[in-house]
Amino acid sequence: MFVDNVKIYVKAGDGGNGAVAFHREKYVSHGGPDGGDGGKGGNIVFRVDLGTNTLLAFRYRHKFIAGNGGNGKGGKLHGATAPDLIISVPPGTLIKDAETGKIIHDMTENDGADYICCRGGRGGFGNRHFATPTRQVPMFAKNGTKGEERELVLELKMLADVGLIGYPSVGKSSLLSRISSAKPKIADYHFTTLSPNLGVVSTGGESGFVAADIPGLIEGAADGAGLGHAFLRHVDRCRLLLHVVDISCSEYRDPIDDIKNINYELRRYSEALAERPQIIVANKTDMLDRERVDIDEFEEFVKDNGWELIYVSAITGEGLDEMVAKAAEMLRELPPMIIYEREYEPEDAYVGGSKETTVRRENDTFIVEGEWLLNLMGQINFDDYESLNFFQKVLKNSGVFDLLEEKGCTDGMTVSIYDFEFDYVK
Ligand SMILES: Nc1nc2c(ncn2[C@@H]2O[C@H](COP(=O)(O)OP(=O)(O)OP(=O)(O)O)[C@@H](O)[C@H]2O)c(=O)[nH]1
Ligand SMILES: [Mg+2]
Repeated sequence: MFVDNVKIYVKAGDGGNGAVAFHREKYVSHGGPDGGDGGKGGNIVFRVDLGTNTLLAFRYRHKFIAGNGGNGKGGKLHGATAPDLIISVPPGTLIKDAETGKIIHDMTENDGADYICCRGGRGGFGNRHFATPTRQVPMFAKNGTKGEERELVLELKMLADVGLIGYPSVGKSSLLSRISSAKPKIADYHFTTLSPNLGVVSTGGESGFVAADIPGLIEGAADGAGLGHAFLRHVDRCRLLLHVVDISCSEYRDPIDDIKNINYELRRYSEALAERPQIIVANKTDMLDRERVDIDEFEEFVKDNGWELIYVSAITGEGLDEMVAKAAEMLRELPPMIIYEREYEPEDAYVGGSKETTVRRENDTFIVEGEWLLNLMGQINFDDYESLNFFQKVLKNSGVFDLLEEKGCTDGMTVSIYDFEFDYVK
């Protein structure tokens, strides 16, 4: 079974809590604070695995939860860092936010390329970090921040330069098997191909290109007729389409109608795909019957639409070299394969937990706490300017700054939000 669209739940590990502890030793009466820090929670990491081309594994497993960091202990002992949870996906997998449908990342890199999708929470500081000349016995430590959690949709869009499309039984798989080492199933009944096939086409000398054939399309595919048009997502990235027709009309359809119908279905799937350059591949020339098809009319139709036209036979091999050469030539001029950009911004982050915020004053330090903040903090990367900016904005909009002022916080005083401390500036 071919699976190319799944919904999963992922959660990175929470950071461990910092410890409140004091040094104890014989003959040392007032040992200083020595509570260790919490360990970091495990990340959720996606990894490209070139060995797979389906999301089948996710049909049976929907939940991925990374381990939590260990808590800190006395004697400056740090909690253990939890290992990352690695999720392997086929190349070309799009990671989307399930709720908004926004693209988070496109896994198009090479084998083994990693993408950290959800960061584990940071460990909280133990109390030894909070000792100051005026606060020699800090009775508090910080909790670790929460690991990010979210629901994702994984969608596979295969990585192919060239896509073979057309009605069932026109010979798409036969052609792919002739020009590449792919071994797709070929038979004289409709919908022989039930899932996309990929093949590497060598063009001699150059690096070659990747071609994909998909199940046959029919009229009404966009409404679900035949196998529907969902498989078009696998030629969505293709830079060039080989639009295959049966020029022998062995099934008594008119190739001109076929081309019009398929292009209509392409347009209903996506305007961009319908605008993609096409080569019309007139297959089965070995059985060409000029009584059945008006070749002049056909050629005029193709020419009027500005498409390239190549006659081939997957059986005799006629025209195949020319087809591959033409495709390679066009690919040299065409823009690179589509790689989807990130649409998901920090402000789209899901922040769970109670919205209540509390501010507690200890000398000139204001400690801000709240379940939602603990969740949010795990998602902020304090080394990243944009992330930091976003954090500032949230603090302002959620009324945290107002609350601080209410409690008497003025310029130069310290604000402490879990593992983040800064000087207050109005
Ligand atoms: N005579 C002749 N028969 C061909 C040629 N190309 C394909 N066929 C035959 O046409 C039938 C369908 O071929 P496939 O390659 O399975 O067609 P397809 O377009 O992949 O069909 P679906 O996967 O069902 O969409 C098979 O019986 C092939 O042997 C050709 O050039 N000449
Ligand atoms: Mg096929």
